[in-house]
Amino acid sequence: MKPVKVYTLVFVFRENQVLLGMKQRGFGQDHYMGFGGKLELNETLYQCAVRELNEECGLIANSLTKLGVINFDYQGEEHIMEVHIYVTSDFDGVPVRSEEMDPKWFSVDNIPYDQMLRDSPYWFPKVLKNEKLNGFFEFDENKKIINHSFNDISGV
Ligand code: 6U4
Ligand code: NA
Ligand code: NA
Repeated sequence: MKPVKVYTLVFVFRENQVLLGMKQRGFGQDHYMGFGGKLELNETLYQCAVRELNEECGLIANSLTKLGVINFDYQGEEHIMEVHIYVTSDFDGVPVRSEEMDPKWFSVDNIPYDQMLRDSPYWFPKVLKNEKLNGFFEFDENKKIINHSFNDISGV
């Protein structure tokens, strides 16, 4: 088994909209994604989620709700990405562009799946429905999905 690297991923909601960011660099560049990044030493997952949201779009989360975890295993990468997913509609500030993200509000009825990572259509609808999730995706060397699964954690 590959070692795991831990990440957070935050989705911000207001009315019937969700905030996504066009990634400017690194993993996921040129795709719309949630806000997040690598867990640092001496911080909790929750602190990481708050920090990354603030660094990447300027918003201050007053509270976050955890929806679950997805593991992403990309062929050729030395780590499995363990991504902890949070949502919030309790925040201060207005989204601003950063070096890493260009934020934009989307109607929940008009999600730009064609500009998101390929796994998004499988799990982001669950986030939009505020459903708990616990999933796994495996990708080939061309970043095509070759396996995916969700654990049934309803009632947990
Ligand atoms: P730097 O550039 O070092 O500041 P950092 O912000 O720490 O980076 P980054 O942006 O590389 O980390 O983290 C990757 C982000 O992508 C995390 O928020 C998790 C998220 N992510 C990882 N795999 C994903 C996938 N398959 N689909 C998806 N988001 C994914 O939608
Ligand atoms: Na990031
Ligand atoms: Na970051």
